[in-house]
Amino acid sequence: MDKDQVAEILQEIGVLLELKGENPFKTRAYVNGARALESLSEPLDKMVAEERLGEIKGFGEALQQKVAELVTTGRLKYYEELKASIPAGMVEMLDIQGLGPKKVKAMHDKLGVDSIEKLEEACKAGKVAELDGFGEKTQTKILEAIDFKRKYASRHRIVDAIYASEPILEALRDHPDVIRCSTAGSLRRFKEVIGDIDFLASSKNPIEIIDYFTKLPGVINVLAKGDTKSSVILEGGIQADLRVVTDAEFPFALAYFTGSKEHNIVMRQRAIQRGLRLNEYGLFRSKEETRDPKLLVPCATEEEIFHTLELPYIAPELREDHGEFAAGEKNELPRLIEWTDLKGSLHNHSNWSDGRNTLEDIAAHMNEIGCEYWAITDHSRASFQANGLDPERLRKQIKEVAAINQKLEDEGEEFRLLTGSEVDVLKERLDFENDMLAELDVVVASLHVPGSDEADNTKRLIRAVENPYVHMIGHLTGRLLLEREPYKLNQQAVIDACAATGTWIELNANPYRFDMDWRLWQYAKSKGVKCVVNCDAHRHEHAGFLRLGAGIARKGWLIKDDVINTLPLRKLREALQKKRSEV
Ligand code: DGT
Ligand code: CA
Ligand code: CA
Ligand code: ZN
Repeated sequence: MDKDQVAEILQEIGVLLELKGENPFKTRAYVNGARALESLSEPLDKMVAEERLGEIKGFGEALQQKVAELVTTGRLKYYEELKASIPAGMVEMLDIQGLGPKKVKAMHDKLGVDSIEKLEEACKAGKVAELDGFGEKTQTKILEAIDFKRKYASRHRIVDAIYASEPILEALRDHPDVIRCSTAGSLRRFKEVIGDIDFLASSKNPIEIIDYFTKLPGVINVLAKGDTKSSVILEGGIQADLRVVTDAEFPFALAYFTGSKEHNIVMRQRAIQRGLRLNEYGLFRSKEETRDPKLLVPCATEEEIFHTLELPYIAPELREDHGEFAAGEKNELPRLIEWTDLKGSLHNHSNWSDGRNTLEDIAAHMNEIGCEYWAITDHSRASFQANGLDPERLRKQIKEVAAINQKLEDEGEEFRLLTGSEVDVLKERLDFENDMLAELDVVVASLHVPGSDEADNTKRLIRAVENPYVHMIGHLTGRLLLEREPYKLNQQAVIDACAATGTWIELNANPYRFDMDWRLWQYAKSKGVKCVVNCDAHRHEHAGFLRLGAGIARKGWLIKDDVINTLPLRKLREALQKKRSEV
């Protein structure tokens, strides 16, 4: 542990002691100790080894012993015990603007507040204003600060980050002094949830670009502004970083800031094995850390960096150290699916259940935007809150779809609606009998009311998988990103059952779901299980989810052939017949 890390821990100990109400002399000893370390000119580990910590101003026995323990073992028992003795919520409260240890302690002692949630309650009940030294104004400020923290410090679904980033990226592209620019980080890697947005630009005029960036319309707050980098808050509360580099550095910086960290570590290792050094500034002929331009191995693009390290280009979505290096060495990286490969969606709703649009409007719209087909899979009767269909209404809908398709045919259109159902997986059975399911083009089986028992949920889904009329399982775990945890399920067991029965698994492209998770598709694929990228559309605009779903499919290493709804209509119809023809 280096001196900055040690100083940080001493500082934190001081704060924790203050939260506990320890005597101020003890508290101050740690804070002063941290400061003394920061201005130390000698290497700390050398001083520890020579037992000379006592020479540092204000370092008594206790402090010397603790610093020595930290430097030599990287841990400190006293610190860990102290931390464990204080409610985590109290420490978290310190993050709220305007709250120091004294105020947090006072509210804890007098109001029993030990978390941000309780603090909010107490403020709303007007109890904080009544405390000595607080008052109405402070109380209001605390509430505002809580809102701020929630809004700004949280994580974001990728769709929100994409929307926030696009106008900024366009504005950067438009600037005459920007040579190249890109997003980087988790957004470029297409993670389902991201922390902050990273932008990268190359220019000869970084100060000007930074200034321009901080004044763009989507920017609501500037957190930091330097000569070559800046952090801001965008509308919607998402933090965004911009770094500006020279154009020669651009590909290296792009690779570095795209990450992931895990991927970068392996890349750096590969460089070292070849007598090179890779960092955010370049790839250098050197055995030590450097950024000396004379040693640079010039690379005009990321692709050239990969080639120099004897790898084919690795798509950003695959840069998670999830096998991309082994596959790359064997030249077996997948040729990833493109969203334009998708010909339609096989799980969607209409105004017959909880969707917005009529069958006719859906057909017209999806035809218009270039789909070849669109399945209507409204809810089944058990989903009564979603106005699920009973067999009688479903049979009526089948007739209406047939009429719409007839009309399309008469007009010489190739687009078709497909009939279907998102049939509920109930406790002992499916919501429809097989004779009903047999009348449908597409059957999606979904578990909407799971139990709390993993084995039971798994059994229910496997029973659905084993039904010869079920084509695919919808939104496998029921998760809603940043809102609802997945229900308990042995996903691997369900995947195995799908493999054994020729059942497909949906990749639900709704950005709250992206379910099944991208991390499991490599396994599913290895078992021969096919994917269906579905919009689960409830209105026209949701057709746009296809693009997002394709991004997650890419992240799951999927190629066109792995995804059923890349098939043209005739081939799709054959595929839909396959499982039921084997009964
Ligand atoms: P996020 O923002 O939490 O969703 O995830 P990222 O991956 O965008 O992470 P971020 O914004 O902290 O940093 C962007 C990239 O910069 C990251 O993917 C890899 C690179 N990077 C940042 N810090 C380090 C580091 O300490 N070591 C290495 N090797 N790479 C780093
Ligand atoms: Ca980031
Ligand atoms: Ca960042
Ligand atoms: Zn559903």
